[in-house]
Amino acid sequence: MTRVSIIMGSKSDLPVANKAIAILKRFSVPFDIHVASAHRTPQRVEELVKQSESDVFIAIAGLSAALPGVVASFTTKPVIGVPVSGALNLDALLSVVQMPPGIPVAAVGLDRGDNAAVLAVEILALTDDGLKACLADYRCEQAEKVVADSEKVIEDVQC
Ligand code: RP5
Repeated sequence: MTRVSIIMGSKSDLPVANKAIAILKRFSVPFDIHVASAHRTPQRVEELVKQSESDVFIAIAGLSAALPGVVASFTTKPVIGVPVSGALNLDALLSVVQMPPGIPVAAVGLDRGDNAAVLAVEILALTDDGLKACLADYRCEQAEKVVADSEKVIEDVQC
C-alpha cells in the first residue's frame, strides 16, 4: 500500500519529482507517481486523489501551479505543494502559497521536491517510531556533513 502519492502537472516536472523520489526511497516509504494537470485533465486529478490510499500528497507544478490547491480541494489529507521554477518563479510560488482559508497547502521552496518528501516522512513518522529514528539519523548525517565541509574548506584555504 502506498503512503505518499506524487502528482506532477507535467512530465517536464520530473527532475523535481526525482528529488522527492530519492528521499522516499531512502526512507523506504512506498509511493506512487502520476502526471495529471489541474487545467488540462481536472477530472483525472479528482479521480487520482479520491482513489488514492496514500496518507500524504505531494503535488508539483509550475506556471500558474493550480495543481496543489486543486488536489487539496478533493481531500482532507495533508497536501504538500512544490512550486517549479521558471521564467518568473514568483508565479508558481504564490499560486501554491496563497490558498484561501480552510483549504491549506503546505508549500516548500522552489523545486524543493526533496523537502516535500522529508516533510511527508515527518508526517508519517508521527505514528511510526521506525521512521522517527530514521529521521533522527538523517539529521545527524546532515550535521556531520556540514562539519566535514567546514574542515575541507579550512584545509583548502590553508593550502
Ligand atoms: C505546469 O506547467 C506544469 O506543472 C509544468 O511545470 C508547466 C509546463 O508544463 P509543460 O508545458 O511542460 O507540459 O502545468
